[in-house]
Amino acid sequence: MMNNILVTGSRGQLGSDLVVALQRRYGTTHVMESGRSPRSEESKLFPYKVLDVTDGRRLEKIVKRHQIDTIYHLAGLLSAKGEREPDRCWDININGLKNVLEVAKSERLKVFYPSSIAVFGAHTPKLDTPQMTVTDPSTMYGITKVTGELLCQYYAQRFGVDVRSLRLPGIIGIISYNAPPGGGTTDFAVEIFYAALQQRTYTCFLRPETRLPMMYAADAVRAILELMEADLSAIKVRTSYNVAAVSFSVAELVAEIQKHLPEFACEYKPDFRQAIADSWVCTVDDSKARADWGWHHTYDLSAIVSDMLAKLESLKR
Ligand code: AKB
Repeated sequence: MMNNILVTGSRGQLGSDLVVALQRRYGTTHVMESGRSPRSEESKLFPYKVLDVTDGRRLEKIVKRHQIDTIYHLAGLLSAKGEREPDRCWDININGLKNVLEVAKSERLKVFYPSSIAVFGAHTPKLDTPQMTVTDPSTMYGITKVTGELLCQYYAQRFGVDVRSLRLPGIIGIISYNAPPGGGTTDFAVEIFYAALQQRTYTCFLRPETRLPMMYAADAVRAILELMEADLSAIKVRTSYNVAAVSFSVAELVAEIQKHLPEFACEYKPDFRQAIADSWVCTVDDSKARADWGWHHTYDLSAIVSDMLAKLESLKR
């Protein structure tokens, strides 16, 4: 079968890396990017559609006209932006997903949906957070992700939609030339690399001891591809799979960067994002993903830092 893929929100941080991986796997003409902004000059060579995911009619039209069979639904507002614009966060994250699931139901599409560690909250165990646990988020973003997970499970069980999902941790990767500012709470772990190389100093909006689950973008993209390619019978969780890689505090990340750049210094000025980070967990138990479809991570903290710095240095040349 020919894969014709639509990626929503393809210009976000994860989207840029995922699109490249999908293009390599399925061919550039089979991967259609989409987003709310008009196509950029650089991307004129690749299939692209302007699409606001809250417009279900346009989504359906694109799917039918281009014989799309799989959607990677990345469009959404992240945690920090979602706290500033909670109504818009609900609208895009929930109504957008509902539109995707509706068209998946009528056109028999396969769907990837990114959930997040933001589903966890004050009563969730902070260490080795189990697959099945309390999900009582304090952010609008987290609320949309819990609701989204349940919607996915509902469409899978009630209508047989093959929708698969991961609870992604913070993602560390290169910000592509056209990726918009993230609006996430874990953005510090990307910004810090750019600041370290350019100014040798960074002001972090979280306290040094803040510890969160994180993953290198290369691992995250591979997790998504492997989940989507796994045999249908292997997929036992229809809400969203816990997936883990590394967990470190901001201070540990700073220390790792200082091994390469000893003169780098970090200051701390916590803002409203501290409360968001504090409401999340530190480490996640992903044994279910490992058992069901063979998930494993490859990058630890030192490999992430070495690779990020090397890639950013090579981009400067
Ligand atoms: C965010 O910080 O909002 C996201 C997430 C953890 O889902 N990166």
